[in-house]
Amino acid sequence: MQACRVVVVGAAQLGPIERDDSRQSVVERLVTLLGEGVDRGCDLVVFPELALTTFFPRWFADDLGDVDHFYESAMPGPETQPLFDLARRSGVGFCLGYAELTEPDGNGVRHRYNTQILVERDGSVVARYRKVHLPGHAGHEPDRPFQHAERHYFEPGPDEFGVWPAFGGRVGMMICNDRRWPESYRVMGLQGVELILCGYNTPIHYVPDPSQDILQGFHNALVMQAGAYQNGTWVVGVAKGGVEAGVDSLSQSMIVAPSGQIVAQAYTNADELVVASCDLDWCQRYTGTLFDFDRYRRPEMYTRITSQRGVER
Ligand code: CDT
Repeated sequence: MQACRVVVVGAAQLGPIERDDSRQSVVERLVTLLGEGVDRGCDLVVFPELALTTFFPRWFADDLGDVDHFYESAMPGPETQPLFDLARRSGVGFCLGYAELTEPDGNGVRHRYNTQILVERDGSVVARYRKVHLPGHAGHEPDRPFQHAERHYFEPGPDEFGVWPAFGGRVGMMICNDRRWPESYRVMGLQGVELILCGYNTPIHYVPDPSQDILQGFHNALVMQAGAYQNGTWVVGVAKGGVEAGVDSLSQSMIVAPSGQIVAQAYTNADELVVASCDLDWCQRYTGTLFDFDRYRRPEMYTRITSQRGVER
């Protein structure tokens, strides 16, 4: 008989990080949360999107070269090394979102991505994911109360959603806006994902349509609960929330079971570790029954999904 595959996961929600907060002070907060994860028996601690800095796409810098200090050009680097050291010493893994500035490619170009890595309990990087769905805008929109210029600061991730063997199961990653798109979950579902890790920074005020502001918490839960249930997978959503540089962002980090039920949720807008025991074998109750893809899916009926981008009327 297969051993029970329970992964104890900590969703390490962060409160605000201000523009001038040093990398060292932020990493100290992460180390504190990772240490709490160790004390509470976690196998894996999940940090938010862009967990090392303020959410800098809310400002517009014409020259990207002026904002290199928001990006990591090495991972681990000298400032993030303590996280890796604690992981290795304590046997706890982590997932970390950050802004990545690559080494020059063959054409001498350095690329900028909104990136998340998965680090195993021995401190080794087992996977890297670069955000596929970049929301917001590319040009400066001075009439907005704040910018959401992710399409200026980052290139879209060049790789398909992946799933990796890790933590005794099959682990996938996505970042913030990816969680609103059913395709993100399904591409991982088709690779047998059992645990999806997702960091987010979600401003409560949605500038293009403020009627959605009051629904931010509802939509956050809606998409992650639906994605978990429809693909029979655990989903861990982790916020950087609270009022950061005057912009209020959603907290409500949560751990969702393959049933679609929220089994743990943050109750503050600050640094907070939310822990749940995730039984990866529970996925099979859904992927082996109602959502037995091999038995019930009709991919020949879904060809528009990959052949067409926008709406055709
Ligand atoms: N960081 C991120 O992807 N945030 C988006 C905000 C969308 S509004 C431009 C989100 O989907 O939560």
